[in-house]
Amino acid sequence: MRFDIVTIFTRMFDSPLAESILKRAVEAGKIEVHRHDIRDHTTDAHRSVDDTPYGGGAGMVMRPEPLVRCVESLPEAGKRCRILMTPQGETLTQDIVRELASFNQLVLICGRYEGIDERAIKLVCDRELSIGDYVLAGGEIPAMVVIDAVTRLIPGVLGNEDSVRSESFEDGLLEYPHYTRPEVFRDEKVPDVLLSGHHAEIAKWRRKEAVLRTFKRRPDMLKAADLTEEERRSLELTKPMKTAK
Ligand code: 9D3
Repeated sequence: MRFDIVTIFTRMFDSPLAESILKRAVEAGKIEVHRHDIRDHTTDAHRSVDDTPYGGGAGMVMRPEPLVRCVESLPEAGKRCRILMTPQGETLTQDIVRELASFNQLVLICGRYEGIDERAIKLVCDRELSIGDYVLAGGEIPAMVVIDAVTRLIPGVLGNEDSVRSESFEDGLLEYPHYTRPEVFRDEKVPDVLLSGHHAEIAKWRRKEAVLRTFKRRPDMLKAADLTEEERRSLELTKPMKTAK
């Protein structure tokens, strides 16, 4: 996978790419990350990338020329998707991440300021993505989120392909609780079943905990989750009773 990041803050990506999984993915040649400074594509003495909004109002708008020149200067490396990171975009989900992982090249355009000239978006963006309903300072951290989420789906990046398949969101459930040594920590003991060595019992317990935890914390996820009839019935009993009016 080739990532091209289009931004005015290229250095924001230094440390995320220099640690852990992303660093190893770069070293192993699983991903290439190229950063492009929009300011390098300005033609005026002040290297300005923003201007005041037509129609008035607060804040500044990203000018179309440098951005479009920057994106159009990029080489095409196979099946490509050019994505604008913006609060106006569709909210990123694991389904979208899987879809993005099927491209050869992702161009991640990081917005700044109040917004970007609409004509530039129309010319050089295939898709607009947000990472959720909260306000950030710009699209750089969202672009890192996309790189992180997509990279770990690339075969050979995690080393253990099972962990990609069995994890949260893939089967529509949150994960069961995890424990490691010591057996007793601040008076709290590890659940006995996990020390029992009975693998079938352990799997049953983990499944029950995952279902219950999803029910309590993320009831919205249950509609799509892979639950047995028996599991659905047992949750029915956990719900508060309906009372007559
Ligand atoms: C007052 C209107 N604001 C829109 C909600 C203006 C505005 C705020 C923050 C415009 C841009 C930004 C910077 N954020 C992003 O560029 C961004 C973002 C985000 O703030 N939250 C979640 N996902 C994303 S992707 C890009």
